Amino acid sequence: MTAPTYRGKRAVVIGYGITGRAVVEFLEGKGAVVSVYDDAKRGSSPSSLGMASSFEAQFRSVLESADLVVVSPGVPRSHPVFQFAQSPISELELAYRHSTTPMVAVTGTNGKTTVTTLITEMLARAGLRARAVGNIGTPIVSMLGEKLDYFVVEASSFQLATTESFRPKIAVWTNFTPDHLDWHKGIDDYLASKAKIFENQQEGDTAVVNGGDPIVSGIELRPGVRRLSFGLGSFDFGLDPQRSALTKNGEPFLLLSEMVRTLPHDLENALASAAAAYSVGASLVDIAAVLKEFRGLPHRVEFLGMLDGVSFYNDSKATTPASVIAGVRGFDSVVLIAGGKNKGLDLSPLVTLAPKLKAVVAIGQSSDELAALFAEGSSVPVVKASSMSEAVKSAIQLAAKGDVVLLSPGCTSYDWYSSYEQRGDDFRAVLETIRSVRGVL
Ligand code: UMA
Ligand code: ADP
Repeated sequence: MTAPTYRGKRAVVIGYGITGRAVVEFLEGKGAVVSVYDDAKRGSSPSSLGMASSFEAQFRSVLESADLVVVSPGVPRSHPVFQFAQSPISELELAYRHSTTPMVAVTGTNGKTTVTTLITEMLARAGLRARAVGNIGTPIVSMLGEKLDYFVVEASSFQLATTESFRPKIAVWTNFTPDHLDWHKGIDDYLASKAKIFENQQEGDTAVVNGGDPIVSGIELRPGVRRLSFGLGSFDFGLDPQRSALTKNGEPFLLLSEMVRTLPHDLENALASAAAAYSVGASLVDIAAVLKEFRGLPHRVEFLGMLDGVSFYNDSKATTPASVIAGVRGFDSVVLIAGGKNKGLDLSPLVTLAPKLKAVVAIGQSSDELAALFAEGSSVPVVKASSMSEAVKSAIQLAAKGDVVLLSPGCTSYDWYSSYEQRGDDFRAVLETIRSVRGVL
């Protein structure tokens, strides 16, 4: 594909955050004349009903006459840009059009960052120059000048939604459950955006699919695309019947007893990553070496320590019911700290966790919703807390030796915090304070 040229062309960038800044720099470097629109910087949002009509007319005319419109991922489908611009594209599409480096792309409702990280480490172990980019935090356009063998791209549905030609050499789809319904037009729009990861693949490309996920495994691939399945059973990359080893085509290549992270979703992530890295050329020895050492990422079912025989885990990154379920299902008796700002999701699937839950400590904006759900659908006691400190203290009172206290909110952090990291850090800090007062090292 010949990369497009932009000298003297008019480009509009919507959103001036991490993505917008990188896109502006990239396009200006290519000689484009770039205008930027950011709702927060205007004072009044063009998406608000009260938008001045003169501004709307101007905004519309700029978009209609632009040669290129790039939308930041956070700009939702309901934004007027999607009404006025011909074919707005994401930074992912822009980067793809200009990249000469092959891409391994990872999408899915949960596990993207973990799988992206693991694949990157596996490729590095195999001696390949690989760089993790995309939703993980680094815009791809800012890395196009690097000499690399592979980009490992974490691709969110927001970024995939506005791709056109994006065609990853290897595409991984970890799983699919409802998410981001405050951004997408509905669940079908969310699914269609995710499915774009496979849409342009052709003969010679590989699709890595979760064989145990009915939606992902049901997606039809283009003729000639190689399909590799992964999952907790007899898949291309799976488990032996005793569930004691990771397998490739039924042959064990790593014992679970040699791994640090072995919760069910950890194994799924390990197998998805192994399938992708293997299809790029990493050996099973390199793959196994990375999996033996991998201790997991912060805020993702991260072990924080013990107090009075109770184990504490921080899963602040779990912002959907499905990710909470994945976290809890690896434990037997859990005091769950959950809640926050609901992003338009049905939280009722959390009630299915009742047999594993000793109690729920409900926090944040959704605490009433959670309390009502558990009161209606289970006999699990729910205690509400109005701060993280109160939540941790209640959880300690409710837990007994052998139990797990798990912060796994199933909601975003934006009611009390500015990020999931801040929420997880606060949980850790409260626990540390209590442990130090008690003299626990
Ligand atoms: N903005 C508008 N109008 C809108 C929405 C946003 O003008 O309607 C403006 C904001 O005022 C702000 C800017 O856009 O100035 C922010 O842009 P953004 O929300 O697209 O965020 P970026 O800073 O560009 O970061 C984005 C991703 N953010 C989102 O998808 C919301 C980052 O993922 C990503 O790491 C980064 O690009 C680099 O690729 C974050 C995320 O939460 C971590 N992702 C979601 C997730 O993982 O669940 C998908
Ligand atoms: P993402 O980047 O898709 O948000 P992460 O790797 O950051 O995924 O993990 C986020 C949360 O999702 C974790 O804290 C955990 O609760 C849950 N999770 C991780 N991997 C999986 C998986 N394979 N299936 C279900 N839930 C998962």
